[in-house]
Amino acid sequence: MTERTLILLRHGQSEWNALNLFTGWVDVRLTNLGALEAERGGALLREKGLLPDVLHTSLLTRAIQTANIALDAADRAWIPVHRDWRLNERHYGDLQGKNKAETQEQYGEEQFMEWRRSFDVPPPVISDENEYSQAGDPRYAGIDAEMPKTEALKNVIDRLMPYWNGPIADDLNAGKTVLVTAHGNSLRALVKHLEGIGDDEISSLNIPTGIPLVYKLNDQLEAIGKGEYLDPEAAAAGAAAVASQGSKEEQ
Ligand code: DG2
Repeated sequence: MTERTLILLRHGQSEWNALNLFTGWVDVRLTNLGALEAERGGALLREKGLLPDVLHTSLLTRAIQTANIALDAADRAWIPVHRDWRLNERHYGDLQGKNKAETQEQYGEEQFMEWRRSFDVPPPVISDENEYSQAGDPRYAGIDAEMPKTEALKNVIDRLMPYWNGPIADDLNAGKTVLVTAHGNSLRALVKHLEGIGDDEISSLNIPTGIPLVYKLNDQLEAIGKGEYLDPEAAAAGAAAVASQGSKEEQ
């Protein structure tokens, strides 16, 4: 068996993570803290000798910035890059631009959690006229019928798996160490697949910003054990902070 290495990295803190706003496909940048997180993520890769041969990112600036900063810190800024909308964050529909704590207060915890963490119930659809809609954004020209206006985690899995089974699998099968920089929910979708997590259990899984999560895979690209965060303590604290983003005290 040839062991393959996959590294997952959620972008560092974004401007809208800092403001506690539902972001989805809205293209916001990293904060200074987010850039520092990305740099630390890259330094961890270098320290552990986990050097990516190829990068796959979403089309969103916060993931692209994170990859650039992390790879620079790991002395791997030169590796080939593939960017694809299938790695984008879950489209948060009409919730995009809304404050998470205010949304929980307005609609109640049950509805808030259903929209945020249920497996297959998407938030309300965003209209093309909404200021946070991506309709007409040139980076999505050509997606047409597949362009989402809202998504649940299930929809993210459906649109992400062809990319996992295609370009990412090709690089892994070629023996390359693959870095994927993406988002809280697109990475939850990948972790669900890799660790065989059930539709109900996945609701309690949260991905922290900026900490590399490493998988060893077998020839069938199945995970050998669970993924390991390179800084487990910081990862646990970061995941807990993500989990509590609906409560006012966390802001
Ligand atoms: C966050 C995830 O996405 O939010 O869209 O608000 O990873 O791009 O910052 P990211 C968003 P939650 O699902 O954790 O609320």
